[in-house]
Amino acid sequence: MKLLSLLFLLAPLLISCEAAEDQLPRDCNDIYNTNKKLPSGVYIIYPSGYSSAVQAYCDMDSEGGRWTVFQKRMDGSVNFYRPWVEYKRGFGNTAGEYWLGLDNIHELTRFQDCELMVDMEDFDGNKAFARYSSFYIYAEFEGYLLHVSGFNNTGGAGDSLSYHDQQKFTTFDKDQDELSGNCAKKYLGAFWYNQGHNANPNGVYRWGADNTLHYIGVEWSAWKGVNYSLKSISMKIRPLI
Ligand SMILES: [Ca+2]
Repeated sequence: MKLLSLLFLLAPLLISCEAAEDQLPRDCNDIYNTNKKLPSGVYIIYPSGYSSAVQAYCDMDSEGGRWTVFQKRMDGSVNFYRPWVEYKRGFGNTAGEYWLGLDNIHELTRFQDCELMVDMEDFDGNKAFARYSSFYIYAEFEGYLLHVSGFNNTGGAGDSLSYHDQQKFTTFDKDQDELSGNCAKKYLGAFWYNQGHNANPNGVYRWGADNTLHYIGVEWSAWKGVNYSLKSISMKIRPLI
């Protein structure tokens, strides 16, 4: 009886916590829906409830906004050659270069259908983007396997990601790629490598074209080839509506 009484007393509290948790913004789309005039910038999101608070950059401008940015390079200030645990949890500076974390990306894409946009810019001021109508990744025990499909070339960047569809994530200390060696070590990044790559957004920031060493820069081959390291690139997701 005592236990029942206690539960009875706690019930309103438990219910109100549940209701409040429903109101926490899961992603930048939720933040946008609280106020459609909010600017692009850093916000706190909750990919999986109360204890999951994390900073993310919200792009409220590109192609209708609502985007949660999970990867961003822009000035070479952050080292992206990092081990598994860092890619799992996330790293960097949310206002600048950062990686949101594979667990967070999985949480953001597991319960809702998301699209992906990849924005990029070269050192001559040219811009392009690629869009995909379907993007999600599996959990860690499934290697964070990538699903990406539905390429749309209105942004002119070309398709450098379909080659990476159905690949697991590889870092220099965890090899899950299709090559006999380790692609993260070979291309100095971390990605859903296949037998190689068409895109290496987490590669070495190299300030433009450089043919001295191959395939290691911040690259999107369909736009600028495999030896042009981009000035900026960002990968962002939003739920389909
Ligand atoms: Ca391998």
